[in-house]
Amino acid sequence: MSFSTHFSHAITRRPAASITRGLRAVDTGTPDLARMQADHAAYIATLRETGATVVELPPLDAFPDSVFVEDTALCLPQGAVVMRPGAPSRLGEAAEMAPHLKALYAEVVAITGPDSFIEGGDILVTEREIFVGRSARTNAAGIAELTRLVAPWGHSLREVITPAGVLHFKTDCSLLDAETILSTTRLSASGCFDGYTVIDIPDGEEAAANTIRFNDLVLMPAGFPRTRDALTAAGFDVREIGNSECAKLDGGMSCLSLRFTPR
Ligand code: CIR
Repeated sequence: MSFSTHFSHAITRRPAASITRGLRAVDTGTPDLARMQADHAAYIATLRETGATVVELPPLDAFPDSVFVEDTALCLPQGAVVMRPGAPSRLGEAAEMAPHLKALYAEVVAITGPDSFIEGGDILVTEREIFVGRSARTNAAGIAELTRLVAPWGHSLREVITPAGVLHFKTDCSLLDAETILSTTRLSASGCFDGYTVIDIPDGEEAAANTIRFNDLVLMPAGFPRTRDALTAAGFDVREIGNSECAKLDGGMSCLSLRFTPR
């Protein structure tokens, strides 16, 4: 079973009322909490449909972006690494996540360097390597520290560049199976996925690039029919989840969970 696509567990956190103050690159309107809660519930139900155990953490009003749990940790089969988010308002979210990881993992380590910044959204784990995109949130010191932490677990990192103006590396790509990556053409044009099978996002549907392969399903944001049809034609079992409110905060399918199988 592929450790990069098949998982026994996920951790999620319910959106807080403070989500209306969440970070965003461009203001396209205030997120509607009730609608986000309904979409979040559908997301969790879909993860559970695969048989996984889904931990639902309570809202954290002090951290408006805390629904986006992916940025707080990197979960690997051998252990978890607590991140150091590069957004100052999100730094404290990592410490809030650590005890929940310690409850499930024997080994939990952390990025601690005062100059090290790294967010989970910039990390794409495939069966053979770990891509880390340098971005406005993830810097060289953070990547160097992560490289040292995961080396004893047998993992090597490959540093890549998150396209300018894109929040996270995974805003623009997703792993679909051990050999297949869904990517925007602005990202795949860099050649970073040479050696993989790449499914290109149709022009104009770039916001559909952030999906997740979770056990036998692919969860994607609703409203991108050409991407949905391309994934279905490629043989994936696709579920569309409403993402209109998270999208106002530059968030998507991967941001909403940590996915892992603890040893
Ligand atoms: C932020 O700017 O940090 C949040 N509004 C969105 C985080 C999305 N997370 C992700 O892509 N992993």
